[in-house]
Amino acid sequence: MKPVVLQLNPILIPDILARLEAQYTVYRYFEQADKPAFLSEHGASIRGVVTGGHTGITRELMAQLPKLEIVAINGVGTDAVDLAYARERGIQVSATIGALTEDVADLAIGLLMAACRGICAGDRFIRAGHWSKSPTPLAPFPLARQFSGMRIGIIGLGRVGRAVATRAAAFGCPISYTDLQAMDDVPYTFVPELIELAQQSDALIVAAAADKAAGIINRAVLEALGAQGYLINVARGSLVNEPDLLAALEAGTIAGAGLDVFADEPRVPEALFDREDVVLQPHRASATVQTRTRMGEMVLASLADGLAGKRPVGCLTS
Ligand code: 8YV
Repeated sequence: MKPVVLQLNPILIPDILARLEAQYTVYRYFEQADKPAFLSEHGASIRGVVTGGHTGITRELMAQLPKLEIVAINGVGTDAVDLAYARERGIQVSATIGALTEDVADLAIGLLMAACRGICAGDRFIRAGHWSKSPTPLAPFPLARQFSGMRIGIIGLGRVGRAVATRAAAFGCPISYTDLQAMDDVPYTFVPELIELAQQSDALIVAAAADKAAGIINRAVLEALGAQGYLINVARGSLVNEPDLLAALEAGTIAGAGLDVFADEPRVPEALFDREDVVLQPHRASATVQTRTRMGEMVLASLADGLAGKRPVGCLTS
């Protein structure tokens, strides 16, 4: 009999999905209309879970899966999994560490460029027919903020933060960062206090793990970033105090933002919808065919290892 796996998130690479379904009996939890009934019928048979970084798995759900051996996260965020509880139960939890670094860093730079150069606003300007109607071809559209040479402040110099730094440095941007401690293997400036980093930066790029840092980007940090400053978030929405961000945009306390993640996805504050100074993405920094294929391969390998009693690559619990 094939081992039973519970899938908590869609998998968008057909080949990965086909291989998952060939090797396991797969139940799609997100398609179950009556979840309690499903769990009482199948919960005791489930040995593996595949989930997304943002979705994770609640302690309550794990508690209803008594035979659970492995949670394979199709992502790198661990903030939505109770790792201590998983350890207590001897459940292995793995993540696709290293697989999505380049894509997330690419999107961070893309969002910053799009925000400060008004790329999406320019696109909308043409599509709305405004350019062809304006008597002087460029006069009605405001000048943009130069990207090259911007002082970049990175919050969290992990894999993604470092990949952002490499890219921004290639554009002549001086790089500073904050993290729990200074790192001696990078040429960037360590700034221990987030407020100081904000004061010294033209753009803050949030690339930190969200486990213990909810709401660190608040009103005071946004004020320190200032009226010429941009905020980019490719980590987790919970790191930013969203009402403070909305108020700062509204008041012109900062110049703009580029956001791939939100506090309550997929609900995005409607106050952002009409703002030309904000660029929005539906949490898709790792969503390329190449990266999702690599992530899917790692998930399949983790499941196979975990169910064979081996320690999966990218294991976070042992
Ligand atoms: C993914 C993420 O979009 O890695 C993470 O933690 O949030 C994202 O990169 C998500 O895990 C897709 O399943």
